[in-house]
Amino acid sequence: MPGKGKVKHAFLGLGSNMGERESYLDAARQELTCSEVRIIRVSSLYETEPVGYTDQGWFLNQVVKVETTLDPEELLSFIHEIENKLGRKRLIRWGPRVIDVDILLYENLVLDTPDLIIPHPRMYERSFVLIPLQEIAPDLVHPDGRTTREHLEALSGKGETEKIRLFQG
Ligand code: X6L
Ligand code: MG
Ligand code: MG
Repeated sequence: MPGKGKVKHAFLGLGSNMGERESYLDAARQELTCSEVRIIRVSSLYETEPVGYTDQGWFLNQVVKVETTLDPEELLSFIHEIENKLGRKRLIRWGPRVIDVDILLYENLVLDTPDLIIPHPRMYERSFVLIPLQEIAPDLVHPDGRTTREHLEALSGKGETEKIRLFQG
């Protein structure tokens, strides 16, 4: 398992910057795991400077690779259920949250609908995504034909990356 239907691969970005951040990431991974989703790679945890809205605490971010029989829309609905179950409240745009789970990549798919954009918009501008992704999938070829490593090199070249460090419990 996932046992029925064709198995697809996706990469998810996890983030938390409220309360027991590590526990929220643990809980999110636990909730993701079900008959239709299996986590097959996990990055280290990274402590990362907030971007977008900067007047908030540092995040813990992580990237996981999953096998799933859910299609992208089903996976997104499942993720929203998990975020709600873990107590996410949407107050300030880009503000603090107990848990955020984003679909970064799904197979080699490019999708742009009102509800879901894949690859995740702005992921190529965020070292809090590309550094953990590089840890577990440096040679992964993205829909634009570039590898994770090439994307990270391009971002580093711009010299505008947020602060990030490995998290040690
Ligand atoms: C200009 C305009 C520059 C918007 C940046 C960047 C907006 C990122 C939103 C932006 C802009 C975001 C996390 C975070 C958020 C996270 C860290 C977002 C959504 N999520 N910072 N900020 N980790 N370190 O997971 O990603 S809010
Ligand atoms: Mg999100
Ligand atoms: Mg996010």
